Amino acid sequence: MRRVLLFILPILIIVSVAFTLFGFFQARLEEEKLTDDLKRKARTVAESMELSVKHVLLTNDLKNANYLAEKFETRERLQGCAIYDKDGNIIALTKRFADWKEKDRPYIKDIIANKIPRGELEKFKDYQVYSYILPVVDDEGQLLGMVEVIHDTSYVFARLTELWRRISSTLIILVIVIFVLSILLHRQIFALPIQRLTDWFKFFQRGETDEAHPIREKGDLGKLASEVEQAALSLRVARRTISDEASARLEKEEIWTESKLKDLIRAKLGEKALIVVSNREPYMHVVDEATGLEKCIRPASGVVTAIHPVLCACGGTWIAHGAGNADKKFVNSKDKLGVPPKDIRYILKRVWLNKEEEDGYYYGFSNEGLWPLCHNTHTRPIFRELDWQAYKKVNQKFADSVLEELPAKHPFVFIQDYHFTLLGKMIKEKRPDAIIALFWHIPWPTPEAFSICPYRKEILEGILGCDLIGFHVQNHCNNFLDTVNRLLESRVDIEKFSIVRSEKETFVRAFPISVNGHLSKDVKESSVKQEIDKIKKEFDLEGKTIGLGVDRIDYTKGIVERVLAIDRFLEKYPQYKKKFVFLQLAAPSRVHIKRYHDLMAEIDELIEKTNWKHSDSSWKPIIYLKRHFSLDEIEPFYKMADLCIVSSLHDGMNLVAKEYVATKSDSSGVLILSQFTGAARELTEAIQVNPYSIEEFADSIKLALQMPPDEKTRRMEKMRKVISENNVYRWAGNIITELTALRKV
Ligand code: ADQ
Repeated sequence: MRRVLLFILPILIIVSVAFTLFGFFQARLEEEKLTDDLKRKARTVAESMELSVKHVLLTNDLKNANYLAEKFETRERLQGCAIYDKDGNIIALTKRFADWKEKDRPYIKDIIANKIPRGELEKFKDYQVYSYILPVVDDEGQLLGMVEVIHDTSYVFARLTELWRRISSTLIILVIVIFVLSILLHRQIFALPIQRLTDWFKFFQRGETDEAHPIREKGDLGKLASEVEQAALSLRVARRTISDEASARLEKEEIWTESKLKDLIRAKLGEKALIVVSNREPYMHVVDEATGLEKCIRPASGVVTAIHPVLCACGGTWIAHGAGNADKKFVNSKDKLGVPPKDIRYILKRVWLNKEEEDGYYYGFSNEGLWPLCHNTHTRPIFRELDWQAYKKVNQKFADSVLEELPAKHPFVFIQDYHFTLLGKMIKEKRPDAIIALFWHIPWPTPEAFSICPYRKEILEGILGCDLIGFHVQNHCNNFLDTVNRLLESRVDIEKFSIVRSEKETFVRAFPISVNGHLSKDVKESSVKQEIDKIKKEFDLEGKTIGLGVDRIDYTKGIVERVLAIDRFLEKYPQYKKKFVFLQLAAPSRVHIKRYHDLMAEIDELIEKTNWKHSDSSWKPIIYLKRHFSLDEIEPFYKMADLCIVSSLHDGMNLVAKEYVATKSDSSGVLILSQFTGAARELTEAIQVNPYSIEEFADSIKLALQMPPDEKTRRMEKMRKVISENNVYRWAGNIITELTALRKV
């Protein structure tokens, strides 16, 4: 539209200026014509009165003089007449011009002296009038007096105003006609063909049409269309070739890498982009409270950690809640932006939620209801009807947003987590051809535990709208199948591990999530080394054994139990005092929920108490760094830690454990890992603990610190092998392979 305006505006300006100039000359001509007419009329009237006035002046007949002047009273418009004697005194005057006598008009003396008639424009009250004075002489040429005819000129201005009114309304109509015609012509000649070409390009490059381009004309537009067609064809051929090459490479490579995943995606998804939906966004724009400047951060979230490398590998679109307070500033008109900010690899589409929706759906139903329901940590789930309504509304909002993005045929949608249990069903209702997977990042509880949820039936039905449901471990798959079997009328097929309900089959599989191994890249070593030296200096860690905890502050992560275990360890083994320091990195999360708020206060107090109990002059056992850290900031902590503690009371997988192992490229360090994490099934070489058993936990810290270096290396190498083989690319690759196998055509 802006371009059309830029094109029309100069035309409109030229037309308006030309028309105004024309109007101006037209008005000037009209004004001259009317004024001449008026003057002529005044002169004619004065001359027609000359004889009568001469007679009146010769006979000094004042009565007749007044009669002559009064005759004007009945004339239309403001007209009048004055009769003067030879000295210039008024002897008769039309009544309505009574004040005319007071007017000072020096040129009357000139008329008396030269006996030459004269016409002048004069002001009278609020009017402009034209006065014409004719000297009256006797037969010898001696001045007898004068007759003056006065005419109102305001009708000249009324006529001119009317003329301008007509000129301007014609101009307005002309401008509107030119504007509308230009828009229609632009639409017909440019906009519609370009729109047709754009739609065609969109469908052609997605492989949804094989027809030739829709522009048949020859001119410039035709040439453009042909060029676009060539480009689209080349793109399609290139994609097919890449896809074939990718399939060939795929068969050769064994270890999963980013490029192997890319090959798989090209081979399996081809021209179809993957659409991922999650609550948490991978990049958040926030205003830094300290500086007041906007910055872009990666939220502390296991889901983000896992999905980001997958999207980097395959492109596509990630739809998530725009939760950052500066998020709206960085999106285009479709609420989208390319990310990562300096190396764009995929599209992030932000969905906006108002405060009520966020409270009910996110804080309320998801995190006070479903989160404690699925974690075995003895925190009571809270279900409120209002939260449930908000949860349903937000799921529908996300469903609408996903539907807007779906290509015409058989799209792939990959939903993340417990925030979107209803999304699969909602999308399927509108797009039954969509192939949908849901990955459940947290544990799935036993049927007994799940059945306390008042909305259990709707939730299970919503989830079964998906074609594939993934959990981290087999045990969660079993729990899910049991739950559906007990609570919903359906057929559970234990052989195929699937559920059939209303003739729709949903497959359930375990896909253990992992990390990308990116953290252990050697190129970063020198800068990381400098960072480590800086941290050691800042916290006086040189020569001490360093323990590390990295968590979102959540009651499921067992941070309280960890601090209690450190306290007990130092009580039992005081020889480690001043020699051991534990660094706890903790990102506050879900701070608006009371349970989390209370937990933060509890941890603050416990750490304070423990430090007070064991500290000695410059040494304290726990350094608590309560803030969000970027991935690059966490890396040196992982690298320098001799021991990492993951003590979750219940955890779907736990990526911190895997990140720690992936970062230890020198195979140093020991991992203490809760047996209640999904990661404990794979990382069997970690020292596994029951975090509820403080005594055993404290002893395991001692065991880790005393472990011979060879044993540490052996264990770490084994765990690194597990992670390099079962990395996040394998996780995504397996899910995409299963998902594409479900494609019906
Ligand atoms: P979380 O419980 O969020 O997610 P977890 O696996 O513990 O995930 O990973 C947390 C992530 O946040 C890690 O990548 C870690 O580096 C990062 N992080 C932790 N503390 C941080 C801090 N202070 N600053 C910045 N980043 C920090 C859920 C499930 C898990 C499951 C994941 C992935 O609860 O069981 O492993 O999803 O599926």
